[in-house]
Amino acid sequence: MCTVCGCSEGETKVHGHDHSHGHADHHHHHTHDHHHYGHGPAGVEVPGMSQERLIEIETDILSKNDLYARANRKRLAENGAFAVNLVSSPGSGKTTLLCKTIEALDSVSLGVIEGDQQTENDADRIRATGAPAVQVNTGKGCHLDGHMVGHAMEHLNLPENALLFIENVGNLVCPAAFDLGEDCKVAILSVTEGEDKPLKYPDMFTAARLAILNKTDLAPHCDVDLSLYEANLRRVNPGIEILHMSARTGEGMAAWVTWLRNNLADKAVPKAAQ
Ligand SMILES: Nc1nc2c(ncn2[C@@H]2O[C@H](COP(=O)(O)OP(=O)(O)O)[C@@H](O)[C@H]2O)c(=O)[nH]1
Ligand SMILES: [Mg+2]
Repeated sequence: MCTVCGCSEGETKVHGHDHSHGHADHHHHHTHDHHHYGHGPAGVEVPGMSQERLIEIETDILSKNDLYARANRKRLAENGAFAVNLVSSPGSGKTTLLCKTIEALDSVSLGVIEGDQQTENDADRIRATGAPAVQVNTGKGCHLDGHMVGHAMEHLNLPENALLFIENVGNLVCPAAFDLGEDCKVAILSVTEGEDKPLKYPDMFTAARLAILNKTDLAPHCDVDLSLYEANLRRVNPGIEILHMSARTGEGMAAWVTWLRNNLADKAVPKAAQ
């Protein structure tokens, strides 16, 4: 997880494997030249750090994050909000899909928290639809955390019984580990990314309740097997819900909007008396 890239310590490290000779003996070998650094109890290796120390750091970071996430979740429940944490690799279509979703939802109250390392581009794209958006820039950070989202929620000041969309930093790894207080993670996977991505990044697809298979309009132009995408998603998460969508053609939009409306209805609280 994130202790590898040091993102929580204000330092970025490249997860570079040393493929030079001599290391292979220390690591589990499958076939040919395959080095796996994730077999220890911490699930990662960092030069100069013991597995115990790595677990200690991770536990410390995540337990602090969980306090913020818990406070966010409590506040969202009190306000009858349904919060979705959108996670994916960069460019899968999160912002495009969100803009189209906001149009399709018309009268529903909603707000958006946008996470990116730099720029306010995505918040600007959301605001152009008329919806309120708060941009969070993480700098070298590779994920949103509970503290950032709590702070952004204060600025967003959502009305009661609203949808909250949180667009996480484009990254299939670290955002999987961080609870933001959301009701669920929704993973967006576009058909151009390759059918094996759920198997390569299982943590993300295990953490997600729903997977959106986006850009289906491009499927005829790529050598892509949509049923293999689905099979691989279910291999890592047998209970995952799957929606085929195209932000471009509108395929799947009605089903997605129904899914959002039903979830919001389940969380809505009686409107406060005036
Ligand atoms: N063909 C096609 N392109 C899409 C679709 N959704 C998004 N895109 C394009 O994919 C690119 C990245 O989209 P963006 O929303 O910025 O992705 P994000 O990084 O996940 O927020 C843009 O050029 C979009 O126009 C889709 O359903 N079909
Ligand atoms: Mg975006």
